[in-house]
Order: sequence, then C-alpha cells, then structure tokens
Amino acid sequence: MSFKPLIVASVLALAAALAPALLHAHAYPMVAVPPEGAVLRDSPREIRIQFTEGIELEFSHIDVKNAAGEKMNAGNLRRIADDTVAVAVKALAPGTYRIEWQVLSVDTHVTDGVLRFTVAGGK
Ligand SMILES: [Cu+2]
Repeated sequence: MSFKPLIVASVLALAAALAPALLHAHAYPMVAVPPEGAVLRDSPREIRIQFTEGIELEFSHIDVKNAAGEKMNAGNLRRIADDTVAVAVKALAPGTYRIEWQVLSVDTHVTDGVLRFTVAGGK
C-alpha cells in the first residue's frame, strides 16, 4: 500500500487547475506612469498605463480622483498602443490621488483596480 499515486494525482490536479490562471492573467497594469505609490514634485500632465494584454478602448476607463473624490481627468481616454492608454489630467495641487481603472481586455474579461500617487509640490 502506498499513498504516493494519490499524492501525485492530487498535485497534477492542482497544477491543472492553476495552469489556466497562470497562462491567462487578464489585463492588469504592467507599467503605470506615474507608478503605484509615486511621490511627484509636480503635477503629472497625464496618466499612462500599459496593461498585460490588449484592451478595448470603448469599454475601458481611467478616472483620476483627488482626496475629495473629485474627478481630475482633463480629456478622454486615448489609445497609445493595443495594450496602452493615457488620459490627460488637470493641474493637480499637492495631495494624494487615486487612479481608478477598469478595462475590458481583448479576451472579453473585465478587470479593475486602484493605483495611488502623491503630488508633493515643488518650492
Ligand atoms: Cu482575460
């Protein structure tokens, strides 16, 4: 009697269950400008995010909000590349800001999340 075959079978089943998730990561920010947690001296002129896969511009949005929850976008979301979008922002006063993003990737999955950055203000 040995439990080994059962353990091997369990490991294989687990690997099979995890593989699709690993192979298929959906669209998540790969590169954000400014990056998560950035502390900037001056207001950025735009927010740009490159995702891990191509996204559908018409069904995606990025909202930049100040600490009071006011939307600070200064234009529509623009496509830079299949997987990269940008949106201009108003001149941001010193403070903390949220980048609330939601995108539809070309594989029809919707993902969303929040990135944060701070404008420290120059002198
Ligand atoms: Cu997906």
